[in-house]
Amino acid sequence: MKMNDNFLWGGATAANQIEGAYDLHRGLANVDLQPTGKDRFPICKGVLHHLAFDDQHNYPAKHGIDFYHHYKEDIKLFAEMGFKAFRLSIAWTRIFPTGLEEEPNEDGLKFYDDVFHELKKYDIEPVVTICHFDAPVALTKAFGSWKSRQMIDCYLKLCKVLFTRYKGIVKYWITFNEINMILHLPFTAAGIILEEGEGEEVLYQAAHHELVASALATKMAHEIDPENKIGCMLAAGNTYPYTPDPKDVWASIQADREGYFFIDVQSRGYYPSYALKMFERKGIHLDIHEEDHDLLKENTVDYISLSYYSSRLTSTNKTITQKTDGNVFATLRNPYLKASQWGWQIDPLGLRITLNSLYDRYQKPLFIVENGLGAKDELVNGTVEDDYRIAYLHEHIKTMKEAVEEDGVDLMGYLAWGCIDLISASTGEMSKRYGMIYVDLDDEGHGTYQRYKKKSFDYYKQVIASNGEVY
Ligand code: BGP
Repeated sequence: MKMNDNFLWGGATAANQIEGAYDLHRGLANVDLQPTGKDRFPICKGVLHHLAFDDQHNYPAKHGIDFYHHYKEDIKLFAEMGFKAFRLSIAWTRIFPTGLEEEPNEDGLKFYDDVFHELKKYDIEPVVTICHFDAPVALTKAFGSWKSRQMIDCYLKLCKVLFTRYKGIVKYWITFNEINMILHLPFTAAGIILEEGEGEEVLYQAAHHELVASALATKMAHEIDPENKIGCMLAAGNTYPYTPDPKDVWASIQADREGYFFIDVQSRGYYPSYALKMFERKGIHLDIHEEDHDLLKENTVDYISLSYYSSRLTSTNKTITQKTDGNVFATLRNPYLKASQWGWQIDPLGLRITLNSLYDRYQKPLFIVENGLGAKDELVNGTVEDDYRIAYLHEHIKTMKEAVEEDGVDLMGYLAWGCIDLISASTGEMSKRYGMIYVDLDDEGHGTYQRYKKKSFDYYKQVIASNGEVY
């Protein structure tokens, strides 16, 4: 068995990590306000309140990699690599600068018209994330962003504009990037500021609003164009038990349910019993409207997309404490795995395991919309000899193919994260590079923004040209 001829090979990005031009026809978003340095994590967690720029911080989203002005050149390079698909996200604040306007901002829409036009020129299918972590700051100020049910209408207003304007142009949509991230980095993922005493209840309530919004967006997308395919998106990676001790196995199941919870609702259409029991145990009371149940049930997603960077590891033995560094999902160090320069453990077989788990559970098409290695690169004589990245891609493409060819997982495509170097979501650094295309820019925002092909550019080109036969 070979990879399907329609397999969507390509790359993935997000608006706030590439576009820049933050002040051109655009309002302020949560994701603009995440500086580099020590305040970043407290801000991302919604604990340090930071709703305006100041002079003490450096805000990398202001410039991104200036895709706003380089998109033609970048898309040309993607086409040269043979991309079948390119994932990008819409900056909400380009379309509705405060989120409260009645009419969309024509200048913002025009930018995406141009980008889609450019992609079509090369037969590259756009895969559009409606919300990749961003939310207008004005909505955080007005009613606390996703804490409030009012956010659903603001989001649907955006969806209606997008589904109508891009009917027949965009077919693949993702409602929320890594929806489970709301529990870990609420300001980053949902513009949420936590007040004293606020915790899980507020976060699950906000998650409920996103889940309802996602179901309503799915309904709307199907009504506007039955050709539309709507996906949910999980920051995936199975959790392993540290030992065969059943207590560890049970802990690993519970850890995975934290993420599955979201996809269970979006794909099966109802709150799973383990979550209802957990809410009961913890005294979490959610405001769920009567009609929400039917909405969730009747509007499940068409496919399940995922990011995969690593597996996770858990133990109930308190003496095992060695954790990985630099990871949003801090996890125990797995002695069988190597790690990247940022401490993210590298587990290619974990991708096959994760794909199989998700497919067994949901029996819907899967779509890998993020995978890749963040590493330091050195530009020498106009290129980067990134054999380490090629090795990472090779290993992961291998296990992905095994999941498809040997296990029969229904997989729509593979999009390499940060196919062009971009700003890191977790650290804000530029030096954490994922791309097959190098961008001359450093962590302080200095550089020419010039693009260079790395060695992995030609590698990935041959993978795509052979539809995954040569990898
Ligand atoms: C995911 C996000 C991306 C991306 C990626 C890599 O969580 O959806 O936006 O950035 O992780 O993470 P990082 O940039 O922190 O290396």
